[in-house]
Amino acid sequence: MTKNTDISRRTLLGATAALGSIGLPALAQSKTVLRISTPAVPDDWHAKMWTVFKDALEKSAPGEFDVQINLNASLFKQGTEPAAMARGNLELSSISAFDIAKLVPEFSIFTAGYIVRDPEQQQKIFNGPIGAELFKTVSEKMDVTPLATVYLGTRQINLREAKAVKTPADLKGIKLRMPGSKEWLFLGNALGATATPLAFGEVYLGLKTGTIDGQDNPLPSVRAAKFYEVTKQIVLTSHLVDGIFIAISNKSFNALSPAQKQKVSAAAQAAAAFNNENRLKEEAQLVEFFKKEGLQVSTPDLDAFRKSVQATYQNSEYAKVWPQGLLERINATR
Ligand code: KDO
Repeated sequence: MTKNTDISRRTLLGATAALGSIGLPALAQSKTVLRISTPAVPDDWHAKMWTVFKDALEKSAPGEFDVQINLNASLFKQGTEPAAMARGNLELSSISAFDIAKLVPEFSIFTAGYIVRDPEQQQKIFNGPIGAELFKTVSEKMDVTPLATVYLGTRQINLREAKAVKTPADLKGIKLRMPGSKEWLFLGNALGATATPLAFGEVYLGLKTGTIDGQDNPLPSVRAAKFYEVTKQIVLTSHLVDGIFIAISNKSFNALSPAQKQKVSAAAQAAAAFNNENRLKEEAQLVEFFKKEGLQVSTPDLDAFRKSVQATYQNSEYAKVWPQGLLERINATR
């Protein structure tokens, strides 16, 4: 027997003894698996925030959870996460107001353009009584519990070819990519464009090849997904102060102990805070970055956009199900 083999053998024996003494198989079994699925790209703050979530949980509940982060919609397709969570096939995701509005129609108020004023107001709305009431309904109707509100950014229009855009009329005929649901398409059409559904992961190629003329997303997402490489203009319509919600399947959440629930909620809050801080900071610097990259950055007639988009929503089926007084309560939140 060579010396090396001897060492390996001793190491193996030692390791086996150690495993036996701490009962690793039992420990491994008792870990609660938390699978996360998101369409976010790795370089985006709302992808990186999941590592903050994982680290926070490892610190507050060492060895209790096995957090598995799946980016780029590699586990579930964009928009299918809420149904997967309700079925218990997925533990966590970040879901949009548009996902929620499908099952909680009153939530469509947050899919409407020019309702929420700024990120600060957004946090106050969802961390205050309006959020508490609506999240209760979300949990009852969707079987998922929102844990934290993530500022995704303020959505802007990003065009493949530069164009003078002052009012919604100037977007006529523009094939504007939107995520694939009728609530998203309604927003794209309300902006004056011809909304075209496409998953986030296909947008870069769509812009490159010209199957779409533009897309709308917050500036940090335009940077992280590199859409600026295949577009020539950003029109600062600021049409939606967008939020996503870290949500957990009720099946998974209800299986946790009260202490674990508290730790998972706190980890989600820490993740959102990390995203929000970094995203806001980056968003404020990106106009300069895009200009340096050679893009035109223009500001349209915001009053014209606001009036037109707000009127389109007010006259739509969506506004009919907004609870009486909710818009006023949102406006009064400061
Ligand atoms: C998008 O597809 O445009 C969107 O911004 C919609 C959001 O709700 C969210 O799904 C986001 O993509 C992804 O997380 C990728 O950034």
